[in-house]
Amino acid sequence: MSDGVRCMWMRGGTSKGGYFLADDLPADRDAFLLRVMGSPDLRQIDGMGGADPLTSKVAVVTRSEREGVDVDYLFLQVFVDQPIVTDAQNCGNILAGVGPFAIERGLVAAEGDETPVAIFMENTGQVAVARVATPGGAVRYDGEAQIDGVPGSAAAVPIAFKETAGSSCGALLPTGNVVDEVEGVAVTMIDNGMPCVVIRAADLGLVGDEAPEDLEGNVALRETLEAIRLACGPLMNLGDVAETSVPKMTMVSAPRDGGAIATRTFIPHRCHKTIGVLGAVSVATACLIEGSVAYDLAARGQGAERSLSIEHPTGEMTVVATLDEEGTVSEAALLRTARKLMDGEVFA
Ligand code: NQM
Repeated sequence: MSDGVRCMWMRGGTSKGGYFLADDLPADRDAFLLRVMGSPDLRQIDGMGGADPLTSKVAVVTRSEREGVDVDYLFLQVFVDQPIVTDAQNCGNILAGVGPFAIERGLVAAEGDETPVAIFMENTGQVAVARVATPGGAVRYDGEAQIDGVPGSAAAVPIAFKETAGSSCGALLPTGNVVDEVEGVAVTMIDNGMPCVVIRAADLGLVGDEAPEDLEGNVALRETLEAIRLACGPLMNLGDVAETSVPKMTMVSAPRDGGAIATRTFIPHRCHKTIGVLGAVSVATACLIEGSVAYDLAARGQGAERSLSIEHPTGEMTVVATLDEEGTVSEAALLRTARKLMDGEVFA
């Protein structure tokens, strides 16, 4: 048996995964992480992964050398069914656990009842600030905040993002167009923290409120989405995306429950039970861009600060978007929660 490697298992938002200090990881990192998760195997029976992309995630954290930044965070997606570990995307849900983890590991000192942690997101090169409850100088996980997709309540971890436009694609609208036609379907390709292809559900013959299992069971839909995705990759400056987990594919329709827009998102081969954090920021941004495929469907509100409730299969996620004078989203904030599940050693 190999030696154990120090690791904390945490729920971050609606995802779950292993949190490591970079120095604790072995040199053959990717092979190690595949063994840890039990990939490739649809059941991940021989590892810690939960047989779902949302529970097969890793955060690698280090003390930051950057001015005004506390820690650097590298997100890694460990594929469930293929021997792939990719850093080609960021993850705002796993991000929610990074602040608590950094404090627990002594990289950041707790300050009063709430400790702000400035996190450089290595995958995309921006800084997020997460606020962690630290009454009495220790991380507090229990609390009253509720997020859809997670039962019960926990301590709030509010997260603020700035300058996420073009995080992976180089521009908010990587093709320079608000709408393009790809494989005969009108799409808005957008990246405000997460590369997303936004498509009207109706244009794919859907209502937009279908259950994720039904959408995953629709083979023709999955083939169509994948054909569009593979064609969009190069157009979004992402190159060949056959083996990456971006762009995400979000189908939108008019809101049902008083929100801004209804969504169903493939990430990209499984249908998300909720929606990713930065995915939600990107879709909320599409709702605010005149002429996008989401614009006419969306309830956008008014003013320089907009609360856009992004409806998803198990509820909603509210994105608070700050608009500059040109009406461009310059900041976004969201509420997440996180919970420490295990602290110890993991074996590969
Ligand atoms: O978009 C799933 C998640 C995510 C990513 C995915 C995320 C984000 O829910 O910031 O959080 O889209 O792969 O963890």
